[in-house]
Amino acid sequence: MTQNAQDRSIDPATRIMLKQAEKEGIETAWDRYEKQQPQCSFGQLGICCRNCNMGPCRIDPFGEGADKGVCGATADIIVARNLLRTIAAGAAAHSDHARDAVLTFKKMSEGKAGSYCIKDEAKLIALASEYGIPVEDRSREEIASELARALLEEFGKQEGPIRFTQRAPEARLKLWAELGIEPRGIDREIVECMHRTHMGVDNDATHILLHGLRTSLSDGWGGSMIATDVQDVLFGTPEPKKTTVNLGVLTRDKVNVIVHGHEPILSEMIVEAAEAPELLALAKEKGAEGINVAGICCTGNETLMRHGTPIAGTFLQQELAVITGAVEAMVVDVQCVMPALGALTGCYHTKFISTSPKADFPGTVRMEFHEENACETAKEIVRTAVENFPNRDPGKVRIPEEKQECMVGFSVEAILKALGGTPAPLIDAITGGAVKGIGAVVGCNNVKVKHNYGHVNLVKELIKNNVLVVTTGCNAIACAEAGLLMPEAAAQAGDGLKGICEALGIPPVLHMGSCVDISRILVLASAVAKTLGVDISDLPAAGAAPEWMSEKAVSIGAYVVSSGVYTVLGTVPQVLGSAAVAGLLTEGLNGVVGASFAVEPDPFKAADLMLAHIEEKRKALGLEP
Ligand code: BF8
Ligand code: SF4
Repeated sequence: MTQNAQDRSIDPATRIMLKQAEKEGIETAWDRYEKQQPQCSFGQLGICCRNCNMGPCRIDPFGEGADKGVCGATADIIVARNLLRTIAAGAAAHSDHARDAVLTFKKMSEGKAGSYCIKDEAKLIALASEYGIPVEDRSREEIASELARALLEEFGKQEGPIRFTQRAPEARLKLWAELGIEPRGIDREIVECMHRTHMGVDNDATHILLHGLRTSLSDGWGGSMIATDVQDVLFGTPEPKKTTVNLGVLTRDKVNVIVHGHEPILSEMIVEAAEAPELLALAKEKGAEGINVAGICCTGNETLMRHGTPIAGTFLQQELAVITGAVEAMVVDVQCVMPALGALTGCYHTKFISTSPKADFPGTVRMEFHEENACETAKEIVRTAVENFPNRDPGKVRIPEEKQECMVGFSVEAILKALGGTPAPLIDAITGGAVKGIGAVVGCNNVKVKHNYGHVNLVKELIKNNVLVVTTGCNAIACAEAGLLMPEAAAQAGDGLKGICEALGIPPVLHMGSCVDISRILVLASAVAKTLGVDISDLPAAGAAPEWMSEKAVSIGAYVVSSGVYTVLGTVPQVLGSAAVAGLLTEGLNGVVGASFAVEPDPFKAADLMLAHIEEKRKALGLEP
């Protein structure tokens, strides 16, 4: 049965645009999802293998047909191997993003990266000190150059753990060492995933999964953390600011440029280029009032956090933005960009501009982006958008009015500043019981869940029960769209949390950034645990990804759990074909890393699970319920 807009999203702007799509006969991800029904059960259970050409093999889940692949691989082996490859892909995506940020940083230090510069000197010095790099009597560029080399070495390091793992509490470090899962070089762990999953290598599900944890840690405490910190040095560490979100940020009278993807290296320059006087003059000449840059997905989160650039939507709103008929250019780099945008932009005047040397899509205009001439390329991209403005068909323009104000920019530094310089007031609030604990809610949209339903309802339940929520990625955008990122949203929180938010002037849901910025959450959790003198797994804290879809989310889930945080998934991972693997993930890991996964599609029940976990941890710490 075909779903209507009401069934597909809780967000009014999204519903309006879904109706518009239907009216215009335009297909979206939701329609394609329906055409995929029924989805392959072998795939859903994770019991098909294509790892060699004796296959593809599949295991009969009912125990009647084949119980092994041609090579003898059982369901347990196949599910574990598939999961390991998924983690490898997710860790690779975050870490390759980090690599590019470090390479830009390195070129900048050598004076070869055009107009990129150091925006946060204090963070540069702090990072250099962490790496034992001398800073006295040296230029910023000299320090940056040595730091860039040290960071690059983290990718290929053959032995010993990567540096940022030292940020974890001692007990956690000791546990990782005992388990043999301290992450070595990021590239090394990912390559080893591919090696182990080749036909005839690692064929013990537990052994395979332990390497999955190790690889994910090289993402969380490596690739993602490096990306966050280097980007802060280059583009500035986010501070609280207000801006607006949702499709209503697109404007009728201005040139609309959407930046979509993940890497701020490009979007930072586009934001700057959109303010160039010659381009603003050109926009006027073409009949526009100005140039409006808006984000989608995490590149949007990056510019939102640092510049307050508005966001037009979450992952599932990318097609809808084009359907407004008001987007002059959809500029993309890497990750979470639907190839469907090619055919879709072809139905409108929108230019679909791909910029990464690594990523192209059908129907794009290629405008490859390199640091040396970043500023010029950004201007060329914006010029292309401006020149496209007269091609906009006013008859096709349908921009929903809905947009929502939000407060964003809560880096760890900003949170500590809001708390008066130390985590002590937050810890007092937690130990005193005004705040019951911390909920980290993150991740994507997924057509399998009504758009934003899981995100918004879970977060509302948590704050209602005095759990302070930290958020990143598409969850953060969903919360912003629902008004939960405003200090006024404290009215929806329980009395204790409400009091704290009002005293500090902060929202009950803190936007900490893009998905690589989940590393900020790790650093915050670590700081709280260290102050309390406990491990992360002892904290009254829980994580959730209510609508996750991407391989990156699997790597994130794995490193968050490996770091000691119980995590509830809202969509079912493709592992149920192996009771052993599913059992390990949901139970067994408790005895290994002191945390595990749960799967609960109902956001209200997911909140109950998180609240019960937080209660349990409070009790163990001897805190009032
Ligand atoms: O890295 S939350 S849909 S945009 S993968 Fe993608 Fe998922 Fe959104 Fe950010 Ni993260
Ligand atoms: Fe089949 Fe084994 Fe080859 Fe996988 S590795 S395709 S299970 S024979």
